[in-house]
Amino acid sequence: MSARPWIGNREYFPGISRIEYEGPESDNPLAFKAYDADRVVGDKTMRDHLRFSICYWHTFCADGADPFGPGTRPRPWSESTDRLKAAEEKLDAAFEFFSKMTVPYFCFHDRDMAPEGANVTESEKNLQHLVGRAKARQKDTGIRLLWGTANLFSHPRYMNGASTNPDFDVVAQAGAQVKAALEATVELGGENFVFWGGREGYSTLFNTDTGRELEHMARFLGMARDYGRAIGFNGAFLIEPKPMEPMYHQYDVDAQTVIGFLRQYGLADDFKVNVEANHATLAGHSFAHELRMCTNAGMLGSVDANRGNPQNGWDTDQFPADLYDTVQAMLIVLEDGGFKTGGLNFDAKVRRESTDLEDLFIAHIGGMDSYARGLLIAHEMLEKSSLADFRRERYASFDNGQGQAFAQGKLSLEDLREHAAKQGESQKRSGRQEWVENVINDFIFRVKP
Ligand code: XLS
Ligand code: NI
Ligand code: NI
Repeated sequence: MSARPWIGNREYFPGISRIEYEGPESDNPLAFKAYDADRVVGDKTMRDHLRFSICYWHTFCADGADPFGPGTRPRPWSESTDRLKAAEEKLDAAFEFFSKMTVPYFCFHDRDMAPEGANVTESEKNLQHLVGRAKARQKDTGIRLLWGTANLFSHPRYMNGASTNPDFDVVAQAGAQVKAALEATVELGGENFVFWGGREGYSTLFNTDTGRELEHMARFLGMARDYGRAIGFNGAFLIEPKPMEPMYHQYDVDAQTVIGFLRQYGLADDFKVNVEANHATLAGHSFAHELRMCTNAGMLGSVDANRGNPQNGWDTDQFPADLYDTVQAMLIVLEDGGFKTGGLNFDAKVRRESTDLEDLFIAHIGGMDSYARGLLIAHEMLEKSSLADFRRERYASFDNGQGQAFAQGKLSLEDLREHAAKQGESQKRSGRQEWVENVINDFIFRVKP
């Protein structure tokens, strides 16, 4: 690792050095209060539990523009009019930021890192050029790639979908892009490859053959899997559910929809789910619900860690700051045995009104501290609270006797009738929700970083 926390000739975030852990009493906005990377919690360090990742797109490509007005944030790395040079500078700025934030991982879309060329070959060349430089930066800094992905939604050609486009020529363009993005991911040692089906959906059923589109999507994903495996990608393929936005309806509505789809098309051995907190709420679920549906199915791949805004329901991609959410998420992740190939990727952006470069640091520090606290509290709850016992107890009637026979598929509907007639009315047993909620708060109050 290089001694200097920045790369190349220019420092893009002067005056800010590596962010350090200073503990819960610190008032320094540029220090961690809870995230202490080397601290061991249970069987591993915080760093290894949380596997934080910073995304390229919100932090280095976006400038705060919205449909009503232009960007508000300076991006000193995007000043060159030479697109390749600007991409090189953006890469240097990104790796300086990753290093100063001390995260182990980053994530990117092909088009975040390298500009699209005039044709397929030129786009491939641009990407290869930047990937070569990224590889060198990874070597200098020790930062690894959590996942790569292809941006199959920004270019106007994808307005009617990528793999689900009604025009085969567009599907082929999407294939070319995924092929190159997979190669880039393998080259950079990526541990996952993500598909977020941003335009895989429809605006009206009247012009859409949904049956055909779903078949095409499955076919396309199978081809990506086969090619990835052939070139040595042995990480996980991930689908990131989202019910809408940009389309009126997207096929990958939520975790259960995606899991059903993957099983239907024989993709469940290679694909898992990338759960994004804000997409869960768009689908009318809680973040914890989506995580639990994945762990139930053995399909939790990774997490896009952000949060939505309860008032308007958009994909606002705010940084995660809600402790109740992070505690619940970490409970589910820990109960599942922790992340395997996945991690916590901040698919989150600072507000348009947050215009200082320093705000980028403060936002990530807050997200990391929120999850570090969530980890500590969840770990303590699993060790010391009786919540898990209580939940197990509620199902004790299935652990032996007739209940067990039912669970093992040994009873018929007639048997249920016999049991009911013999036993008579069942006894009421409280679900004790208020007690459960109090216990969670008790632990939130109790645990100090
Ligand atoms: C958009 C998605 C996107 C994916 C990667 O809503 O969250 O950023 O994570 O394509
Ligand atoms: Ni996302
Ligand atoms: Ni999103």
